[in-house]
Amino acid sequence: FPFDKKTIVFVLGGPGSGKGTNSEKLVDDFGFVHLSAGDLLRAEQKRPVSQYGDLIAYYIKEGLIVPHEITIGLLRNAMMDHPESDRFLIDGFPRNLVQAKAFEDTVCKAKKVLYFECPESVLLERLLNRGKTSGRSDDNIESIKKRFKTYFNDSMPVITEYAKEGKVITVSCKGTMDSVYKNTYDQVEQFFKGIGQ
Ligand code: UP5
Ligand code: MG
Repeated sequence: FPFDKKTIVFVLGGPGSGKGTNSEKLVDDFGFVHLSAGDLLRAEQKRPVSQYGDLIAYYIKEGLIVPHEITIGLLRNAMMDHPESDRFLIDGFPRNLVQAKAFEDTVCKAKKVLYFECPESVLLERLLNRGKTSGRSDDNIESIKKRFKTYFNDSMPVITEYAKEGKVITVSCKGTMDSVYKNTYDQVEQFFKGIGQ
């Protein structure tokens, strides 16, 4: 399975910045396969036979980053489930520089990073709102504060690093869902035109 022939786009941004919402729409418009690292971890956690269930539950509630061997294993398996696809959105990963290097060394390099830029106040409001119905163990104020801390300390440096490589496409997450997606769509379309696809 030659990963290096694939167009991999990392989708990054703070907790609640709209990574999942916009990725789903990009699937319909550009034929990406959307893999959310968080969704894969939550699914693994629920598998009765998983040896990692308790560990994943703890890390997620505490807003900590699950050891990357686990997450990369899940992502790699999920990618291999779609051998026909040339385009992958890897949502919510990598969350620190070590993960980024490990993925690039063992799977492949990302072509671009789609970054949803969003002030903390907006993130907080959206997450608390979603928490009323999401059932997610980390959509409560204690866990949200921990997720923000991890994001600023560990995940922001990943975006800074890819920006130095000229790979980052920044989209403001302010505005309606439609206007944010329109901006996202236009930038992704530009990218594919630029590489002749
Ligand atoms: N919403 C979206 N866009 C809106 C708009 N324009 N206007 C108004 N509302 C808008 O959106 C969040 C909410 O905002 C939704 O209710 C949406 O309707 C609304 P969503 O698209 O879900 O945002 P997203 O960025 O996907 O938020 P999410 O909570 O999924 O981000 P996180 O990064 O916190 O969560 P993730 O699932 O990626 O990770 C969870 C945990 O898993 C991590 O904290 C960590 O513990 C663990 N993890 C790892 O350890 N390693 C990994 O590699 C990945 C995760
Ligand atoms: Mg998400």
